[in-house]
Amino acid sequence: MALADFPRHPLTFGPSPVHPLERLSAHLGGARIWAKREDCNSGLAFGGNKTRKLEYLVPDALAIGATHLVSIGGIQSNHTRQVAAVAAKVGLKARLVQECWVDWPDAVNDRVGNILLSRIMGAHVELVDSTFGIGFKESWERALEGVRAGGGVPYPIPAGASDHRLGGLGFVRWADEVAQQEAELGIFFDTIVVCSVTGSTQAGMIAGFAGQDRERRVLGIDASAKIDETRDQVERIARATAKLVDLGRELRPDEITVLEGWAGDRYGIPVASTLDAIRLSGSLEGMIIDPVYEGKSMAALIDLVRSGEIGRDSNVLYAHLGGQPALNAYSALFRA
Ligand code: 5PA
Repeated sequence: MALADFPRHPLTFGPSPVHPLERLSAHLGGARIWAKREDCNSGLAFGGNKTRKLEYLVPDALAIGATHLVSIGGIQSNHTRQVAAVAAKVGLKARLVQECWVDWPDAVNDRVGNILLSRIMGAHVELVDSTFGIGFKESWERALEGVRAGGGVPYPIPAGASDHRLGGLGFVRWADEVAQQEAELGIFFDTIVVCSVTGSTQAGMIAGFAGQDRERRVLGIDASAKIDETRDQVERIARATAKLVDLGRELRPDEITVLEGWAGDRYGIPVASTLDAIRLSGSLEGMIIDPVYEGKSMAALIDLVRSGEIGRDSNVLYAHLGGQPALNAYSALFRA
């Protein structure tokens, strides 16, 4: 099936904005850097990359007569917040398992930002004491059982909507959208920089770009500090998604690149380069990025441009995937 044959429930405003980061480019003295803004792609609770993915899961949920979207993430998960918003918008209930993925001492971590927004939107939010891991869990089984026990029909959405047959489609579409915007702008982005954790964002991009005429690099930046797992996820989902949309060939190993070096030691804990990247984007561009994901991929972009790994003549597209609400749980880092 071609991408266009999969049902899609529109949740975004339309193509997400693409714009140059002129002052950041001048500051780094290298490549021409642009951003594509998934953080303002939708009117649903600040949007983000999951909102795009969910456009392809919602028709499936409605088709099976689901009453609840059930999903899982850390306490400050952006993904679960977007599931809550989408459930509200399409008239379903959301049941969210929020695990302690990050040992972060902020006193209001479980009260502000994403989790606050999910509560406002009427989601059933359950805090669970278990550590970082993107696999399947007992707490998850219990949540699904809980919905069934109440006479409901759960629609299970795994962490980041990634380990799901349809999870890569949203970013296959993103790749098509980039090509269209390039034609309108008269530009070609030879390098894409994208943050990877559960993997279907980058995987979808890879599968999408693989079907286009011109080659480009999609540089995934690991933010989970578990590089082997991230690579496995991205590769597996990219290959499955490529099959799903009838790419007609296997992906080559050189099409699947996930780089490590900017995640620090632990998922969810920013390091010096993350904070520098957040301050630089904010002070030069008024562009806000978060300490868990985008701050880490921006730190990578900055280093790769400075080192010449991304060349001076390159047009590089930074995929801004959202995530700013979590900043509220990290205020202590910015007091000075
Ligand atoms: C997330 C993920 P993938 O999980 O698709 O690789 O995307 C990584 C990513 N940027 C990048 C932002 C702002 C993200 O929120 N977030 C998860 C969440 O629970 O919020 C799935 C981990």
